[in-house]
Amino acid sequence: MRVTRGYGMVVGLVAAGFGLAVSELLSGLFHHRVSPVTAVAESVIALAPGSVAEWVIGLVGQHDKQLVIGMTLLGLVVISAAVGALSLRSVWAAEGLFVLMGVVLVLAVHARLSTSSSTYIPAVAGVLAAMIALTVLATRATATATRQGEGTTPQPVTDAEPALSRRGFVMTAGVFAGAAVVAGAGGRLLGRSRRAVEAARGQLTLPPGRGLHPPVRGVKPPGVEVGVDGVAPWVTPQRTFYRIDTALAVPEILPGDWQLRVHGMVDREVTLTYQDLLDRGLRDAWVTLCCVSNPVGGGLIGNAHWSGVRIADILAEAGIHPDADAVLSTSADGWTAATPLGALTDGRNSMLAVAMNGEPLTSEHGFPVRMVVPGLYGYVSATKWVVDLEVTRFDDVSGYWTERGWSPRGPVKTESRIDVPDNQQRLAAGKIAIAGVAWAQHTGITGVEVRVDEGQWMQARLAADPTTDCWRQWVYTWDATPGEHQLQVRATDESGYTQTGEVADVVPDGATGWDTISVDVVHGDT
Ligand SMILES: Nc1nc2c(c(=O)[nH]1)N[C@H]1C(S)=C(S)[C@@H](COP(=O)(O)O)O[C@H]1N2
Ligand SMILES: [Mo]
Repeated sequence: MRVTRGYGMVVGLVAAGFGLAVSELLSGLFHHRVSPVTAVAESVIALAPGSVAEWVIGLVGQHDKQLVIGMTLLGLVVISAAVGALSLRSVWAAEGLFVLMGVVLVLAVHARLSTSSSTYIPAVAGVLAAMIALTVLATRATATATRQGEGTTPQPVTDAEPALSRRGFVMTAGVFAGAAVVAGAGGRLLGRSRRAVEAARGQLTLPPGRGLHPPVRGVKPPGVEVGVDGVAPWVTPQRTFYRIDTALAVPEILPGDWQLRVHGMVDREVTLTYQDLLDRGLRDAWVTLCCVSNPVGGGLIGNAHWSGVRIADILAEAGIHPDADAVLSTSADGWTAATPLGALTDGRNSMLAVAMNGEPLTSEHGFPVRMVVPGLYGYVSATKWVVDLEVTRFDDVSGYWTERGWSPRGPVKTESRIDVPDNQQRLAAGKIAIAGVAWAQHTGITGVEVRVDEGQWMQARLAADPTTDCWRQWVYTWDATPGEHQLQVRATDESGYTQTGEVADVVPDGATGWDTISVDVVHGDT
């Protein structure tokens, strides 16, 4: 029995190590901020009670993160050795435990990484790799142990076979272990530029802002929320802020290496460093950013507190030629947007932003510097990892998405969304809050109306609106009667325009139509 358990532990350790290495490789390849195992460690730290965390930091100082990562790995070793031992009795049970570990990894990644198309790939692929390795190795080990007469159904033993199959097992395990070392090392190598950027980001201290609104950076103004559970929070945290870009791996730029070149139809070229931006003093603004690809009722919208330098000031230093009407911005990875010059110079808070919600931008949202322009969709204005501004004419240039059929100028359309109740929700008859958000950036929302079953439009109550550049929460209290009901919303903006009910697709310049849901109201409790 001892030999069997020994084999089993090797099976578990090699399989887990192989899976771990595959996940590290993919995290490195996608330039993720952390790998799944590190995400687990970070989750442990985040979930640990403050007193425990303080005690640990008291013991090991600033090495607390390394300590927790070490403990996580140790836990992984112990668990996978046990899973391996189990695999020789029941591969299915062992695989089941690996799946469970995979669930933990995915949850940790979900909690710690911002979502993109590749967020879960390292965790999922790592677990699949570990499961495949486990099956292959467990089969070999069982065969070996069986031939040695230790299995449940002993086979006739010949002299040659045990040594042969043992060698086969050792070689297979060796191949997986070797692949793990190569993949793991590769992952660390690929991830090193991201680690350097994260370290640099962690060391930045931003100067205090001017014209803060409200005075404390990142603290939301009073009265902006209607206080209904389920409505998108007025301030969108970085991690859950939607992300749209063409970058498979986020560009990694150290602040010290960043430069912005301003050229084209200007009197004099200007080149700025990151420090030049900070030295100018940062201006702060709340701006709601949204994507032209957001369908009616969709989530490709978020509101944040941005700190940066006004683009108008930089352009004024360069001196704009009077016949220019566009600025072509280019990112470090070659993506471009052509922005109407007017939106950058008409006094609105169009910025080269260095911070989001009071912290240096995350790499996913454009570190070290991105553009933010209130009132325009992201594809014509919100260039992340921006490194070049060319003052030019719409006649001469077009941006990445405009070349692909989207409209050149991209002003945001006035829209509204129902956040609660959920579509198809079952509700108890009586008073029910219908609530959500509405936006008309840089114009401002003046009214939101709700109607039930295509009846009269009824005015919703609006939350406070510290600036026209942000979305605005609304709530309508409905006295729900039993039955199936259809709920719709429409917004009116400061220009007097009321959102059209005509349905249009997102291409080429943004969706239109009223967000519409249906609910099932029943007597008594749901
Ligand atoms: N470099 C770069 N910047 C970009 C994009 C991109 O693909 N590459 N996408 C744009 C689009 S379409 C949108 S909607 C916003 C989204 O910004 P976010 O990912 O920070 O939410 O970024 C804009 N900036
Ligand atoms: Mo977008």
